[in-house]
Amino acid sequence: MDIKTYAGIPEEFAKLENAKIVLIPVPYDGTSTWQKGADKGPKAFLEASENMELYDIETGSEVYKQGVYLTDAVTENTSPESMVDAVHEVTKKYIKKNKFVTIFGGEHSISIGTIRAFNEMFPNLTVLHIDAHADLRKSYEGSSCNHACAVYEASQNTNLIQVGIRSIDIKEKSVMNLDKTYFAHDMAIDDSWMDSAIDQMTDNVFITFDLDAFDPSILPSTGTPEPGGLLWYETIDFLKQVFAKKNVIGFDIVELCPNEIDKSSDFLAAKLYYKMLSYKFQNETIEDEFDSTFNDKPKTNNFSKFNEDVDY
Ligand SMILES: [Mn+2]
Repeated sequence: MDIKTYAGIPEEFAKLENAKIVLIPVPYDGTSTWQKGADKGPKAFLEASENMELYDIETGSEVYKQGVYLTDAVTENTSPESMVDAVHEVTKKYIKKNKFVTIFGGEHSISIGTIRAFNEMFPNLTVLHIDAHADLRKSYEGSSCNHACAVYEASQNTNLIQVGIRSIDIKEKSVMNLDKTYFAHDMAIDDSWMDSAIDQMTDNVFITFDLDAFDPSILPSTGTPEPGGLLWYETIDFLKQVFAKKNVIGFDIVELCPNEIDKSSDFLAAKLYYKMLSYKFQNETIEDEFDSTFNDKPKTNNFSKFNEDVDY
C-alpha cells in the first residue's frame, strides 16, 4: 500500500506518540463464500478517505487532529486461525498503549481476533454487532474462524446485541438470544429498537460493523448483499446515541468488497469511519501545544486539501 498517513493527514497528526486513535488495516479474504475481494477493502477505504473533507459539520470538529496512527497491515493468512491470532495480538498491543483502537477489514472473521482482544482488556463488554447476517455458527467449512462464525465466541462470553439481521440459518436460532436480536423487518416499521438496544448495553461497548448491514441501494460493494437493510441517517442517529450514552472502547468495520465501477460504497465506508471517530471525540479538546505545532510549521505536505491558503 502506497498510503503513508490516514486520509493524507499531516505527519504531525499521524505519529504514534501523539495519536489518540490507531487504525489497523486487515486485508484478509480467506474464507468468504461468494464474491471475493474483501482483501481490497482497506486500500479502497484509505483512498476514499484521502478524498474526503475532514471537517465534520454535525459535530463542528476536525477529529483527525486527535491524531490517527495508521499501522502496517496485518497480512498473516496461512490459516484462518493464524490470521485471528495475529489480529488479536496486534489489537491488544495497541489497546495496552491506551489508544482508541479501530480495525478495518477484510472479511468478518477478523473480528474474532478484535473482539477477543477487547474482551480480555475491558470488563463487562457489550459487543454491538451490526450486520445483515447473524454469524453465529460454531464452525463452518471446517474452521471456527470462518466469517460465518464471526460472533459465535462473543455470543458465549460477552453481552452480544445484534442489529439489522435479515439472513440466518435455522441452526443459528438455537444460539441466538432473541431478546437481544433486532431483525431488519421489525426495525423497518418501529424505531423503538434504538432505545431498547441501548438499554441492554453495559457501559463498555465494542462495535463490530459489517457493511452489508446497509441496504444494497446505498452500499452495493460488499460480498453478500441482502435487501432490506439500514439507511444512512437512521444508522448514524443510532450510532450517535450509542457514543453519547456508552463508553465505546473501539470498533471494527468489515466486508467492503470494492470494484472499479461503484466508488460510492468506498466513500460511505470512509465517511462512516470518520463519523464514528467524530462522535467519539467531539467533546475532547485538542491540546494547545499539539494544535500550534500544526499552525506554526510551514505546510510542506503535498495534499491539496491542506495547501489552500485562502482566508475566509
Ligand atoms: Mn454480513
